[in-house]
Order: sequence, then structure tokens, then C-alpha cells
Amino acid sequence: QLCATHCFRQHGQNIPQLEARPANYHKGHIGMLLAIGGYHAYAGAICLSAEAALRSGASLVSVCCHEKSRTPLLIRRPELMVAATSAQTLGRSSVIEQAKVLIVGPGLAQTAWSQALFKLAMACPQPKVVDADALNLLAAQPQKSANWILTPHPGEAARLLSCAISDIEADRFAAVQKIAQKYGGICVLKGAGTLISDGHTVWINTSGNPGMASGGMGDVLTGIIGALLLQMSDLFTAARLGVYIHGRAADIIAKNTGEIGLLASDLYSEIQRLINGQC
Ligand code: NPW
Ligand code: AMP
Ligand code: MG
Repeated sequence: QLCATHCFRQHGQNIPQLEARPANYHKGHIGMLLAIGGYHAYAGAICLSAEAALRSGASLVSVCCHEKSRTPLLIRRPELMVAATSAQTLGRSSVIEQAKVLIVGPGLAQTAWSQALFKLAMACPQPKVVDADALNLLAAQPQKSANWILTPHPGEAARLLSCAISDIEADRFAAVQKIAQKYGGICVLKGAGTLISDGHTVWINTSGNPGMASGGMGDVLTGIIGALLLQMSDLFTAARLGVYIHGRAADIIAKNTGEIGLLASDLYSEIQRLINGQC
């Protein structure tokens, strides 16, 4: 049932925030995030997700990326760990069971290497953020789960619903609910006024600006939401808070520098401030 009375606008103050860390907090306290993606042309995508996750409070982030992406990723961010470089090595690694949350898709591509990793990730019971090429692979092999957050832009949403991008944009409210109903879990339909839905209720995000239309911006969002999922169990809340923080960080930076030329990696410092409750 698509019902307009179940739509709400979300501002920062009406989203539950993170609790302060206890004094005896340690890096294993909330568990490890595993980020799967980064085919060699797209090392940057998984690096952006993983680094955003670190800045959003994921204390331990392991990455499974293509062998050729390993060195650039570790040079850029030595706090990251590369757990594996293929489905075969990931399947044999303890990380696949140790990880508390998975993010899958940024820069994954759609090769045989990608498909094997997608299959392995889909068989894992942990909560997941499914983005980018993992959404394209999901569209080709539809399945349902209550335990994931899907983060399509309108192009990916059109593939998930086997329709045209113009159909998605003509009724974004219907599209976000249809995706959540067809695939289960939570759908984040990105774009100006990102919508977040569990298939029944829809939240309209109020933060963000056109400066965010730049490569890698969605990969950063995936990392933020993945880290929030480590720190709060409710998928809907993690998705809503992540979308808000992502847009708000971009708004704060754009206020100082302007929207044109905004880079996805410019957001990190503001993301960290917002995660720490500094609005
Ligand atoms: P058009 O052109 O308007 O008809 P794709 P991708 C549409 C990685 N990346 N409103 C648009 O349609 C990703 O993680 C790597 C309306 C276009 O055709 C993926 O793994 C980076 N339409 C991979 O690249 C940085 C919209 O969707 C299509 C829309 C491919 O992902 C970049 C494009 O989508 C990137 O993140 C909107 N708001 N947004 C890196 N540095 O390594 C998109 N569309 O074909 O799914 O390609 O999103 O670039
Ligand atoms: P992706 O296309 O996956 O890189 O994701 C782009 C990100 O930037 C999403 O979070 C979008 O909501 C956001 N974004 C892109 N264009 C705009 C816009 N014009 N206004 C607000 N947010 C935008
Ligand atoms: Mg994307």
C-alpha cells in the first residue's frame, strides 16, 4: 500500500544519535566491518567507503579488493587491512565469519571475479549495505532479505525495478517503496531529496546539495551507513542517520567553499565532527 500519510521529512534533530563510548571501550568492542569491492579500475571506490567507515567510528575495517587495488589502498590509508583479494581467498579467511557488518559493491564491477564475491557475500548472514555494482548483480539475480540496506541512485533503481530512469524520477516515493517491498530490508533512493523506506514509511532527507553530484560521493555514504550499522542495530535508523550526516557534511563544506568542485573525500572531517554529535 503506497500511502502519502506515511511520509515524513527528516531533519537532524529527529533522528536518534550515537551513544557516547564507555571509558573502557576498545577497538574490538563493536566488531569489524568488511568492505567488498574495488576491482582494479575502481580501487578509489572501495577506499572511499572504507575510509568513510573509519571516520564514522568503525574501529576495525577489513577490505576485500582486487589484487591490483591492494597497494594503492594501503598507501592511501594504512589503518585499513586487506583481508583477501578474491572469493577463493576470502572464503578461506576467518574475516568472513568474524565481520559483524558487510558492505558490498563499491567499485565491484561485474566480472567473474565480482560475481564470485557477490555470491559469497549474499550467502553471509550478517547485516549488509548493498551498493553500486552489487545492486546491478542483485537486479540480475533478484533475492530478498530483511537484513540489508540497498542504496541505489536512480540508474541502479531503474535496473532493480526493470524500468526506465524516467519512471523512477516520475514517482520516487513509489519507487523507493517498491524496491524495499521487492527486495526486503531498507531502500535508500539517492538524489536530491534522498528517500529512505522500509516499504511502508518513507523519510525525505533534508540535507545535501548539488555539489554532491561528483564521483565517489555514494561510495562515502555506503561507508558511513556501514559504520553506523556496527554501532546501532536498527537498519532504518542507521540508514536515516547516515544519509543525514552525509548531506549535512556536504552542506557545511559547501557553505565555506561553494558547491562546484566538492570532492567526496572532502567530507571526512565534517563526517567525523557530526558523528561525534557536533552539529
Ligand atoms: P544518465 O546518464 O543520466 O542517463 P552506473 P556509476 C544514472 C564505481 N565508481 N539522477 C545515469 O543515467 C561505482 O562504485 C568508482 C538520474 C547513468 O547512466 C560502481 O562500482 C569511482 N540518473 C561503478 O563505478 C567513482 C542518475 O545512472 C547511470 C543519477 C559504476 O557506478 C565513481 C550511472 O550509473 C563510482 O562511484 C541521478 N542522480 N545518478 C572510483 N573513484 O573508483 C546516476 N544516474 O552506470 O551505475 O555507474 O554510478 O558510475
Ligand atoms: P552515487 O551516484 O552513488 O555516487 O551517489 C551520489 C550521492 O550524492 C548520493 O548520496 C546522492 O544523494 C548525492 N547527490 C547527488 N546529486 C545530488 C543533488 N543534486 N542534491 C543532493 N544530493 C545529491
Ligand atoms: Mg554509487
